[in-house]
Amino acid sequence: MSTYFEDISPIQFASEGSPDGLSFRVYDADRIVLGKPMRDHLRMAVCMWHNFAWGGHDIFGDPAFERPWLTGQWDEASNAMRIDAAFDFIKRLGAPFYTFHDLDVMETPDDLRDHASKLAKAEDRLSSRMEETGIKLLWGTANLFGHRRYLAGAATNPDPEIFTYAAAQVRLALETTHRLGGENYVLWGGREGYESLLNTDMTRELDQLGRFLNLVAEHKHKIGFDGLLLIEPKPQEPTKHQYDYDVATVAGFLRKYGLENEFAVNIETNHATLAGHSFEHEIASALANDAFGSIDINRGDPQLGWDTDQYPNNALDLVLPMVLILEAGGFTTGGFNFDTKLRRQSIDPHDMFHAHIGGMDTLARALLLAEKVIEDGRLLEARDERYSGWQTEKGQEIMSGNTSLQDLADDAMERNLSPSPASGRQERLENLLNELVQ
Ligand code: XUL
Ligand code: CO
Repeated sequence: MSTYFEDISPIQFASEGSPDGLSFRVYDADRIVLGKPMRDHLRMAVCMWHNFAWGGHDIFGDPAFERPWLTGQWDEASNAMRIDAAFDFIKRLGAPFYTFHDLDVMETPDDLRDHASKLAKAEDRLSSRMEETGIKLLWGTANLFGHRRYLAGAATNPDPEIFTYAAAQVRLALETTHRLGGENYVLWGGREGYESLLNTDMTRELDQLGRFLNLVAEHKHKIGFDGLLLIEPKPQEPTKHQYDYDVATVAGFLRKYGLENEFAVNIETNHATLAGHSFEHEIASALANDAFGSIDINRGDPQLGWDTDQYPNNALDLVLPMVLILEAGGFTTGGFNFDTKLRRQSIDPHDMFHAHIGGMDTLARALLLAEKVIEDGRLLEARDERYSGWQTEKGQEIMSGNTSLQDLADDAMERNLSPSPASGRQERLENLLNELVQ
């Protein structure tokens, strides 16, 4: 096992806190909230890429973090060190899950066959560490955006050979995820989009993406993977126009290609806001399309127009999202994945703990506030009350599909209908929410 984090004791719950800040003040894994432990509501995961495979470089600067497993080649020794350090970290933190891309956990491959054998070696190590620590896999994915072969996309590439290479990579990553007991498999269309219509045939590219995802779904059934396949929407970055813009766009795309029963979505807070939506809008949109799957809980920065991947630190922003998730019955195979990265100056091993402790406490606080909102009931009753007309016989008849436009028009004429509008009472409800989250 790794010694990198050895001066950090396992993080405990201590409501009064601890002088070094290395304890949870709110997240108490076994505490029962609305009938089940916090751990099972939140299903939190640590990601391998930002924490263990990213050295803290940005477009202007070199790696900043000096992790021993990142200083040289990505060879057998450094890869083993990376995996061991990650499991040591997650175990000390006390998160139940992790997530990875194939290339986060393996040595740099020379070619496709080498990719297969190095991934298999990585799988053995992941599997042993999972068994020793009890940490489970929330989801796996393939990195189809980093290598220069994917400059013009993977499934949407103009070259079918690159499509084929991507198919091989996804097959390997999906089967690895399956063997490791992963609960979901994610496809984020990193470079499935375009820069200019001068060189892009959008209709063809969307057909290619539809075909690719059908192949993935077929293979999922063939190997008996019973987790969810998840698409992660994002509006732009790295490409100017990403095809999986937001949840509604993905839902329409899935229907066009007959995939609406095969895929759900992995919603990322930061991607929602980049698309000009609130986070809760994207959750509501997924629920409305029967496509809610999992969440990447990293936030953006309102002053910066890109994906800053910050740890959540404001529970109030997360109360309404949490209420929507709880009302819908909570996660099934999904969870809250910290697809989050440290700020570049946070170079101490402790910083990664502080970051996750803050994020986990923020989610726990949001969960407790959502419990209050649900138990109080007034907010949800007020919302339902707005629609009470639809519970009447007349309302139900309209929705049953047994009335025509003419029936409705005749009825309206006969009664010379003159309905009055009702107040939406938004400010009253905002005050009520504020009162509840005091
Ligand atoms: C990129 C992003 C990815 C996906 C997995 O913005 O969110 O890390 O979550 O490929
Ligand atoms: Co993400």
